[in-house]
Amino acid sequence: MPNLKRAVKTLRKNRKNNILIYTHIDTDGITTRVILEELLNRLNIEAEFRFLKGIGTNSIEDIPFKDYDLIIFGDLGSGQLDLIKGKMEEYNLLDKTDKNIIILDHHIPANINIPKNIINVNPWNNNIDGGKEICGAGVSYLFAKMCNPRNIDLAKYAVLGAVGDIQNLEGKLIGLNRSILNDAVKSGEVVAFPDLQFYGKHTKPIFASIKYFTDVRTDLMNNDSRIINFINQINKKHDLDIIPKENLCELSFDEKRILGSEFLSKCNRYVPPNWARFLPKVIFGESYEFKKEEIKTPFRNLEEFSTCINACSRYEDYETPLKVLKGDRDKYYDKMKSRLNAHKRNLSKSLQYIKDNVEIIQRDKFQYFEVKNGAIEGNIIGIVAGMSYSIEDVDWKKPIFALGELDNGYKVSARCPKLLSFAEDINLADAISYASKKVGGSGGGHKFACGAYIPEKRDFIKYLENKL
Ligand SMILES: [Mn+2]
Repeated sequence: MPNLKRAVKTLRKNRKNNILIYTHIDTDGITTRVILEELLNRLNIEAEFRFLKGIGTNSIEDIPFKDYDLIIFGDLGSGQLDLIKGKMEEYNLLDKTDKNIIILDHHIPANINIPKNIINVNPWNNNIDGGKEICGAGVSYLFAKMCNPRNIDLAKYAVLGAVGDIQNLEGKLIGLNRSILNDAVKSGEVVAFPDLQFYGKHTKPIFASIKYFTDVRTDLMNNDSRIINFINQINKKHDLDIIPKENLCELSFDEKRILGSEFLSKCNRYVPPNWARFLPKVIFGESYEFKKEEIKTPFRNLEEFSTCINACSRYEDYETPLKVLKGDRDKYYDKMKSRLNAHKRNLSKSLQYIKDNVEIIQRDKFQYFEVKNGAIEGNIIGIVAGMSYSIEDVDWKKPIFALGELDNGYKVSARCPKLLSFAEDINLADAISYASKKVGGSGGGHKFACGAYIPEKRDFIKYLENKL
């Protein structure tokens, strides 16, 4: 990315000046923050750091453009280049060479002419898919590596950021993420290996991991005894000794391979014929682990680590994951564990609420449900929508929309099983951003997971119907 060099030069030029750094608040944003904090530390450059939920017409008012010589945005900013430029213009800062902005982001940039003192480092500038091939922490990592090639020990955070943004959607990391992963492996921080794509490899018994696999609905769903029977049959047939209560991480490569192919042939009987060729992509993939974390803890596997971060950041605690990532193994480690448990309890309570109190409304191309104001916290409603595929009444072959009632409208979260998104090439982000705009709201996100705020629902549903 050619802008990287310019960005590094600008940082060096400002090394004695007032620097402010904003980063986003999800896993990718927090890992971005760790990379930049560590980088500036190593360069002996002082800066002030802040977290930012997003840049909008309101929040941009609080950004002190006039008071700093250099402002860096990490994992956000590109999509709001128009707003940023507008503010710079208003303050008469456009093309002032002593007032600089660096954006290290992977979201699709707003389509504007960029003034000289804003440097937008973004993969989309080079036709690299920022949705799949590199995340905000990845861009920040390349920035750190450009400053000093010895910074490859920071690559591990970029890999975690990519996993947090689900850039390994198709089973493994690709493109620039792949070379960042290689750095992380080379530096001895991360291990990568072929694995099955069940969740909870270090923290759940195998039968539970299979139970919560919602990409394909088989007769194993929500049925412990059938799963245990399924595993015992495999043991008999292949002369193995897989213990259903063990964790997936305890199986040998061969045991995983056989379990995976048996599971695949079972799934084959449940999917429409034209979906079958996408099955391997949702069953087989790669695992990424922090080599220095203990096995069978929630901190070893990067997907599970990302859940730990969510368990804090979704409840506005950014300090705990930040400290843990930076190596605090005492107080904050315990705090993260207890937050994880609270998060899990909250999720299962919310899922139970959906089962007991909510009607799933079926439409031709999608389904939706409504949640009364305050019944489920808005910060987890998307996660709960994804988990709802373990409910009988939810059609696993259609996307789902959760409408959380607010005082002045709805927060909408949409989810779609991976297999469905591959097989039918569904783009929920397009649909939700179209339908929400039509009713005077706003939204966006990923193809398979996104959200919106809308003032009313009736027309929104109608527009969704048209677009899907
Ligand atoms: Mn991101």
